[in-house]
Amino acid sequence: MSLPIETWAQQIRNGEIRAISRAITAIENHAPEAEPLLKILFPQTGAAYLTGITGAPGTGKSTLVDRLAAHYRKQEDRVGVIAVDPTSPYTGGAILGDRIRMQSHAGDAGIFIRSMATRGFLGGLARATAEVALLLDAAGKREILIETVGVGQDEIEIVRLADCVVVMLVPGLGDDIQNMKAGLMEIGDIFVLNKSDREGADRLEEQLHAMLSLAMPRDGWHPPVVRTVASENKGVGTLAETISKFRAHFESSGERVKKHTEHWRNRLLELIEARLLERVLNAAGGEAALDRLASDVAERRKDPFSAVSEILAKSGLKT
Ligand SMILES: Nc1nc2c(ncn2[C@@H]2O[C@H](COP(=O)(O)OP(=O)(O)OP(=O)(O)O)[C@@H](O)[C@H]2O)c(=O)[nH]1
Ligand SMILES: [Mg+2]
Repeated sequence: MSLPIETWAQQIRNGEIRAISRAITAIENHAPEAEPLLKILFPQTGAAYLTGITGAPGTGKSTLVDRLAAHYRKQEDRVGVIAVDPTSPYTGGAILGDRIRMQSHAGDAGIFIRSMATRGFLGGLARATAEVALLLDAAGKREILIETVGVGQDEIEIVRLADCVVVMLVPGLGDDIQNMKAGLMEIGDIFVLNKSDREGADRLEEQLHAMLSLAMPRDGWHPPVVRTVASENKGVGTLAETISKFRAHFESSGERVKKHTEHWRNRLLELIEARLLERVLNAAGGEAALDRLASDVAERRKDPFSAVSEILAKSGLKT
């Protein structure tokens, strides 16, 4: 049943949905075939543009992503959507929540939607999301939209993968901008004021402008505010234009290459860490040996430094 990896990779390049889904599952599970697959596909990546959409729960992220995806599809761009859903305790829940809302695209092979839950991931959610984005890139998706709730450090890390970060706000949500996560305000390249059909939109926009006027522009870019009513498809075209302006700015300032280099620097460190750890632990007798040593240290039979030296010595590394 197992397909030669080159055939699988070719199916992914052709954009075959089942092959892509299987690969995502392999990435999520940290399965041994994920790495060789991404290795083969890597030369075909680098052309996609990643847009991260983040904001408090219920701000209308999925609705907006859905509309934006439809907008890009009209221009014949192939679209990938990764919805990271932290509220679901397990994968099944995540698939339900967002799949149902985004079903308007069911049957359009040019758009691929996948939900991922945040719990139970091996090796970190940010890693998995980054790898899924790479995969969709190799599968020919030119616009990749990543939806994530802007709550914790994890989500901020995920959204930082994106070339452009869109932060969504809505009026009447405990309203004061001061309540916004400071981290979220800092990472926004574009601010979307959604549900602008609601009361309080003007006040929120004023507050937002006041706050943004205090911030230093990054490489000459002043984060603009775009008003939308996602549920009525209003402002979506303007948002797409603003994203594309940001893209042009970001590329000409050389900032994009810088950001990608920084991203890969971190990824390389993670990969080195993971491989070294695996090698060292295996040589030292695996988790069982680690447990034994941990209990030795806890019960003061050994100091932690000698324990580490012992482990490293077994893998041939001197300390
Ligand atoms: N009035 C109004 N309602 C909207 C607008 N955009 C979205 N909604 C509604 O807001 C609710 C939440 O929208 P979602 O798109 O699911 O929000 P979300 O941010 O993806 O939510 P989570 O993923 O659960 O954090 C839905 O009932 C939408 O129909 C808008 O512009 N105006
Ligand atoms: Mg959502």
